[in-house]
Amino acid sequence: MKIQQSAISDYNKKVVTEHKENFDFLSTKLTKQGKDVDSITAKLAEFQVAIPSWALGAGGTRFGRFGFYGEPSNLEEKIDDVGILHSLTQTAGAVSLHIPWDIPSDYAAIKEKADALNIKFDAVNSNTFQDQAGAKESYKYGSLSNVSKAVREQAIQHNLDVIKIGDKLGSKALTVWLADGSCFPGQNNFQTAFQNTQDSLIDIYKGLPEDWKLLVEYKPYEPNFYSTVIQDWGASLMLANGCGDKAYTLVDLGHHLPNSNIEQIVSILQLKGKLGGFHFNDSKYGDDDVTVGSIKPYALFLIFNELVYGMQNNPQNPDLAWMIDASHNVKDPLEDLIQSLEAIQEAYAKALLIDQDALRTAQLENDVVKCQEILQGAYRTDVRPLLEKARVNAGGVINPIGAYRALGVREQLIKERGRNTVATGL
Ligand SMILES: [Mn+2]
Repeated sequence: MKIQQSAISDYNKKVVTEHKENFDFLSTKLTKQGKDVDSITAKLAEFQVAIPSWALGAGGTRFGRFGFYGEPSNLEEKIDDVGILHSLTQTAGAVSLHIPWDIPSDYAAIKEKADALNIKFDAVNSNTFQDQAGAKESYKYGSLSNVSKAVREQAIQHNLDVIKIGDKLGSKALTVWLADGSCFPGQNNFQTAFQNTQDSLIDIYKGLPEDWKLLVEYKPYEPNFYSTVIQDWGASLMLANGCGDKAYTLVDLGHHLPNSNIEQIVSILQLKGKLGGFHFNDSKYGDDDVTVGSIKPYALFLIFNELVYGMQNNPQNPDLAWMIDASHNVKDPLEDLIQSLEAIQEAYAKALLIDQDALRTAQLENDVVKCQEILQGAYRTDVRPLLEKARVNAGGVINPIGAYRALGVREQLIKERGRNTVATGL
């Protein structure tokens, strides 16, 4: 299914009057405050977030999976779904593939399909957290950190194969997330596991094309519950530094212990030029992978404040690979992704409203109350009309969830694909 431009403009016609009233009101107010509304909407339109190929079907949990009707059952259909998201939101112009769940059978055809929908291939993700059918070695006791050289070599080779697949599609980064660690004290030697991981990552790093990045993701626990080899940003940064200039830390919002100051982590990594990628989701307890902004939207805003500061002040840090890393069981996956994209754009727009000069002055004067007023003044602004404007300018819809439902997208997908299709993934 492909959404026609005429369907988008027909839908927009129905809601444009209300949008215009809201936008004019906000635009007048912001202009009086000295904000450049056109430049903010242009920045919003530029901001593209990759959709992970595993989030287009219903997510699984450790206890079961409840399917969603009309799921994409192959990579072609997954790209179609990203195309639907992108034509509505104009924000989802990239897909991040997971290998081996989404190995293309025909590279030229997949590239052509993605090109036609304006979808780029962002970072590719390797998988050494599951045993693959026919694999000689098992990852039960770790992959890149395993005490067995044969297992490590198999895991290294898998990552090199993933780079080759990504290279054929135009990807420019490999994301490595390891499940490696231990469930019980004494199970492994921390130093040996870390050193093995470093050596394995260096072998993978040597296989990177010149213009590629290696993104090292961290996570404090789960699936291993006593220790993980790359538990936090410090471990990730050490490993990235041990590899070289093209290796970076990747921050995933859900991969922190409760109440971690993620905005501070993001800020310091950018100062050091070592923040390479960012995975969006939200959580209350751990790696809950729920919809971005559904639980802690203010925390997301504070993170975006640092990201915006970094993008404006840290030329030593490269452009980031942005991706949604969420997948849940109870919503239509496409509606869930639309909500996530909206929450990301909203936090970004609010961060763009922060008066950085005034904040700096207040900080220099140690005016703590003023600092908070500046941040919260931006946060309390209802920026949704700016998002609508950015989408309309780019050819998208004013209200993506409204349009998705009004156009009967899911009903159409069920008609085309049937009710019992299952997407690859967890
Ligand atoms: Mn992640």
